[in-house]
Amino acid sequence: MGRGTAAFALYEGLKMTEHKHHGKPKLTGARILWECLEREGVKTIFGYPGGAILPAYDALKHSSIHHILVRHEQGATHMADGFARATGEVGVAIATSGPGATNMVTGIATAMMDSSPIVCITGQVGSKVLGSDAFQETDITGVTLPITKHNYLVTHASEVAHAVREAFYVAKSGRPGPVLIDITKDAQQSTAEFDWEAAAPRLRGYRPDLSPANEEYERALKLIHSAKRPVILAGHGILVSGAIAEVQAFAERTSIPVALTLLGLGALPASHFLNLGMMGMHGEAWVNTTIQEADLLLAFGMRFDDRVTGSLKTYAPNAKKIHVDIDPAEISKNVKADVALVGDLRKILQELLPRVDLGDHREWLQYIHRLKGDVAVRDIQNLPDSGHLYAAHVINDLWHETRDRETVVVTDVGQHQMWEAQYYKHERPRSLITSGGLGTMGFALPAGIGAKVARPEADVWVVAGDGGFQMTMAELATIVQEKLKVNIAIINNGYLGMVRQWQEFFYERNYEATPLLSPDFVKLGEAYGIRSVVVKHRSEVVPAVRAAHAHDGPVLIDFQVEQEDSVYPMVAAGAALHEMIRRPNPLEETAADE
Ligand SMILES: Cc1cc2nc3c(=O)[nH]c(=O)nc-3n(C[C@H](O)[C@H](O)[C@H](O)COP(=O)(O)OP(=O)(O)OC[C@H]3O[C@@H](n4cnc5c(N)ncnc54)[C@H](O)[C@@H]3O)c2cc1C
Ligand SMILES: Cc1ncc(C[n+]2csc(CCOP(=O)(O)OP(=O)(O)O)c2C)c(N)n1
Ligand SMILES: [Mg+2]
Repeated sequence: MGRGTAAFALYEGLKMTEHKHHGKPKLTGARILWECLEREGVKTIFGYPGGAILPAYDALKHSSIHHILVRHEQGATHMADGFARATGEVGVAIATSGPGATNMVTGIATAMMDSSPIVCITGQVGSKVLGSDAFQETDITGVTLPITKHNYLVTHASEVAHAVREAFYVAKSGRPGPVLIDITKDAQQSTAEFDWEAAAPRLRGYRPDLSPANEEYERALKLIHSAKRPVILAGHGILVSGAIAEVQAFAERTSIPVALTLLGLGALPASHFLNLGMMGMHGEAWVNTTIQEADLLLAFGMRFDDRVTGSLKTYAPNAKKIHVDIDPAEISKNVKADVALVGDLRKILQELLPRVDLGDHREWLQYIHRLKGDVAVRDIQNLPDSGHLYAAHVINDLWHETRDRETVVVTDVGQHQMWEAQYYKHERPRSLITSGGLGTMGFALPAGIGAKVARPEADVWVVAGDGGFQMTMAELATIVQEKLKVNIAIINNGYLGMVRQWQEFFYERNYEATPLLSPDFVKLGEAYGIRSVVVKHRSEVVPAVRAAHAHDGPVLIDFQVEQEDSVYPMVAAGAALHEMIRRPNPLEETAADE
């Protein structure tokens, strides 16, 4: 029933007058759940049913919310996560108790590490048998305590509305994150008065709205105005707070170059003259050198992950650090801050901007430009077409073919993820979705589904390795059942490539457990009714991508790339940020398989 129809209005009226009691309607906990989700603006939910959540599923018939049946509950959580990252809105997943709930754990941990706002709803055994090892009982609030921002065990229908309202508020406010609501079966089945207003969030001690004192601004301005070699470290918090315009204005006004974290890519257009590119383990060498030689780091919504800093002992030794972050727990956690501005980045930059002087760092920018000189050394894409297909070619061509369209690239975890970060030039915010902090293989396909549901007008390209794809490929069926136009590029190198690379560099090429057998991906895709092709040569990449765009259904492309290529440059674990392993020079092709 469409929300705007007369029938819907009539039904809404009926629904609200049903079981009226003291002026407020009485509804089952299950109906209150859907009613609240609707009021929170939820249109789509990703889930998988089972006994303990069945009352909620039964009540779905009264709701306008669209339920997408997944093939594994991990998929539901990544879909909710992809949905959230594509828009900034809360994504919602639902599952039954026990195995349904525990299957969500990886997705919840993934969302937690990357500050992604999702709400997970699980059914629980009846409140009378809690703690008795009842059928499919797992203490999921206990299990998820350290990987949720907050969680709830709801044992009465009267608590459902409050839990849902608070869960959405907590998931989205401050530093976003996952919230789980575990609802016992009897709480779903019994009735209670439904009072939306009375269920408003009440959280004493939760302060998502901190803002810095004026002295802190003064101290930050002093450092900014006296710095000769400053660098902005642009992180995921920029996208979360929506400070895109503010960051660009700040960088331009102060003339400070910007290095980005993996999760910050897209926060400043790649083509912007102050954009240096990605920092860290697989960042550009000159970016890391710039950071190491800086005298001031301005960390904007980034948390100095170890993939970003390399050895902390030698990290940016001569730089003062200004850390802007909404989470006070991040300040001086890994890197000591000289000035901390705790609060929402966008609001802080709006305060800072009119107070900051025009900057001129010509010498510093020219110096950095000279550092870039060796770019070609790393650039395998500059190799003439020798018949061998490299992942860099695929990503570079994919970027060329998709750059003028509204495209969201959703990557999995491994070498292909790093090549995407290096060779796909992200111009727009929320155009890259990837699991950074947890590095969850299997993320891309379901997260891509969530992104497509959230932004149906955008082209979604899932870029996955042959290993990670096989972890969640069951969700191909979800794509087909939901008639979603999702494009899938498998970067098929026959290995758990990133692990093989570590074995090559640090374990004397002992390729234990990394050669990987895969099914015939074309036949697999076709078994689901998905148009599927294989690409083995560079000349076939562009036509395959164009054909995918021209086809109005989902497409799978099996890019069979060079098997033993490695991601360069690289900071070895524990090494200093500027001590990078560089691509062998002159460029070597390693292909021996054709
Ligand atoms: C194989 C692999 C290799 C990797 N290599 C690299 C690499 O080379 N380089 C790299 O950069 N990363 C790399 N990563 C990713 C890395 O592990 C981290 O996930 C990433 O660096 C984190 O980026 P971030 O700090 O910007 O984002 P997050 O971890 O999401 O942190 C965001 C920060 O912003 C804050 N924040 C949120 N909202 C706001 C707001 N409104 N206002 C202010 N602050 C806010 C949060 O509190 C948090 O501190 C790699 C990952 C994998 C899996
Ligand atoms: C769930 C999970 N298990 C294990 C790992 C460790 N790991 C990181 S990268 C990687 C290899 C990924 O292989 P593939 O998906 O083929 O991508 P490639 O590196 O070859 O591009 C592994 C096993 C992980 N990140 N996630
Ligand atoms: Mg692989």
